[in-house]
Amino acid sequence: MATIIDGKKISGEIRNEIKAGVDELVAGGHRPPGLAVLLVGENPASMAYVRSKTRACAEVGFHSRQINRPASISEEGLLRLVQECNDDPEIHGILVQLPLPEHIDSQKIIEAIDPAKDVDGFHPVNAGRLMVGLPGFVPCTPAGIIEMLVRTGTETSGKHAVVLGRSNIVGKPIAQLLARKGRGGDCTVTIAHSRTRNIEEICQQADIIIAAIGRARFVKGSMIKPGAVIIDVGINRVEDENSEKGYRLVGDVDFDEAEKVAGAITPVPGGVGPMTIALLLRNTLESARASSGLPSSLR
Ligand code: BQF
Repeated sequence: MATIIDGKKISGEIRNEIKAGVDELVAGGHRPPGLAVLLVGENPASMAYVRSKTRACAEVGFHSRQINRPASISEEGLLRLVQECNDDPEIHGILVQLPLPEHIDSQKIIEAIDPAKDVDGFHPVNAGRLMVGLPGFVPCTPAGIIEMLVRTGTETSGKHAVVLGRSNIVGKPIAQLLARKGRGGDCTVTIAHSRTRNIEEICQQADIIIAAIGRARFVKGSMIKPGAVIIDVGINRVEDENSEKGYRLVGDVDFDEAEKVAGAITPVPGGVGPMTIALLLRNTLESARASSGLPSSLR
């Protein structure tokens, strides 16, 4: 049976480190880290994510500002809000909750964020920095996955990592991080996706699988090499009469099958999700340190 990787516990440790970082910053006479969260419309999942992010900020002593606007806001209106946050010295991180309504060009909004405040790491400047190996903000979910691998002592060097999914938010950046030199990296990386042929066989060759394809229970036990490490990024709603809400959340991995074969596996919920939030806080703390002229506290 696989070891269950407890993302909630690891993220709690990171949050404690962040609290200490805030104390140090404030003791030095600096402003606490400030995060602005922009929410457009009333998508229930987005509302829940935004709530949990602002709550997490309060818990570690950050200043946070939630800016809610109706789905009818214009692109220019949203661009102005982003600009106000860029100009605000109390704000070190700007997060625009995705997805945005159809009539707004998300890429245009992302590119309006000052790259120095882009704590989601979605601005092309930060994506480019990751690509060429320069320091910059790394998207929170991929950064959280690497942190999870490092803190569980999972060897990555020389291992074959198969990334399922090629999004800008998870697939592409996690592939870059796993392939880069150094701790939590040095993997041989395969990116597989909806058009990949023989995806089962490719998964069977993986020492590490990162499942981020957005299909409920896609990764079956038969696709997993015995002892492999399985990181499940999926959050899918499936019907469940036994639950109060009528649904429950499952990952992109068939957990019940996978845990019989894998060496280690992340659960959903309580796996990658909490790590995403912890790394958002860490990116925001790093941004605040940089704006105070302090060096990065990352190894
Ligand atoms: C957990 C997200 C898809 C699309 C947009 C903890 C989160 C999720 C799960 C969370 C996510 C996913 C976020 C758990 C933020 C991660 O206990 O398993 C936290 O809040 N996330 C988001 O902001 O936008 C998304 C997934």
